[in-house]
Amino acid sequence: MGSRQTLGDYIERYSQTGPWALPVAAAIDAIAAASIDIAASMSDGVSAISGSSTSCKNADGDIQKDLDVHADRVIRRALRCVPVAAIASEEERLPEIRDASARICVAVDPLDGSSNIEINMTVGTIFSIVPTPTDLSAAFQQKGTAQLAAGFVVYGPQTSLVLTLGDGVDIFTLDRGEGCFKLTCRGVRIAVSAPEYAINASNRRYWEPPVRAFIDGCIAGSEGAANFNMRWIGSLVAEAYRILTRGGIFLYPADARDGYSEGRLRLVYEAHPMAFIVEQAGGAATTGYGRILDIAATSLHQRVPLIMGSIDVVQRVEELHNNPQTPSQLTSPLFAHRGFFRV
Ligand code: AFP
Repeated sequence: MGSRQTLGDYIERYSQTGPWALPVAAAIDAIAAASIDIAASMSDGVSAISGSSTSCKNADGDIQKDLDVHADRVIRRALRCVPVAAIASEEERLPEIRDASARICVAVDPLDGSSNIEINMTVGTIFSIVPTPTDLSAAFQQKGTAQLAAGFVVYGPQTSLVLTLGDGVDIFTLDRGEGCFKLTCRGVRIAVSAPEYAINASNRRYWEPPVRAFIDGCIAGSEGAANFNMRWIGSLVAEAYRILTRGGIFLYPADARDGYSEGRLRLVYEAHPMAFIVEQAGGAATTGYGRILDIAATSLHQRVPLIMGSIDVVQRVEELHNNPQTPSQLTSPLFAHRGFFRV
């Protein structure tokens, strides 16, 4: 990747642009360095921590993989040399308070998709950087629009870092030979519509009617002008990277299972950063009823329904949520021709 701009040069330039820019740049640099360490831990498939589980559970009751705990520790250690007021993580019940006078706070999902590790599938690290509020205890109760930066690292065939600083989305790919990330895609734009959806279809009987109507329409061929394709990887970062690359829609909606009334994904360190990135790339991110970035958390690990991707497709799903159709209307010829592709 020879002469490409490095992430280090990129954030060095950004760091001169304002009072928060310096600590934001330092945090991104630290997380990027941590991700190179995490990628190495994972690719060393024979190591003791590759796929094994601890006997512990995280704040949400998920069994912690050794790599979950390892990734969390590596990121916290990397952030030690960065002025951060507080760190929140999926792996710890409460935020870790550091330098209360620091300008930024960081929320991370150290290893998203970790149930995929033992099947050698893509996983990732997700992060969100917010300004430190006057009341530090409310650091992670801000709206998603407060974010200063957000990103995720995909540990796949390539290790790639997706980043927004609030002015578009850029992608960096790890140059293993040089041990640094290099800019490989500037100004990512999500296609306004694309016939590909991602949802865990095994939960159909638990979905609310609007979601069932949309997915059934995709399967029946009555949604949109093109035949839909389906993907489900079970790893949010991989689904997000695909949507950035070729459009489509991802849905983890609320459903009727115990504990899933607000879906599965967490607002602060999964949905907020993903929504920021998707919107900055020209897409949309909603609960079905409202914009993800307009929501402020009331508890650190709260869940939220997440529907994100190509703006025309997401708006179609919102239309179904906000203008519920009766079962007969859903199957009427009129409705069947109301696709969302611009023809
Ligand atoms: P894990 O981190 O427990 O593997 O969960 C991954 C995840 O939060 C998200 O990355 C996936 O999109 C989603 O869960 C998959 O959930 P299901 O296993 O219910 O399909």
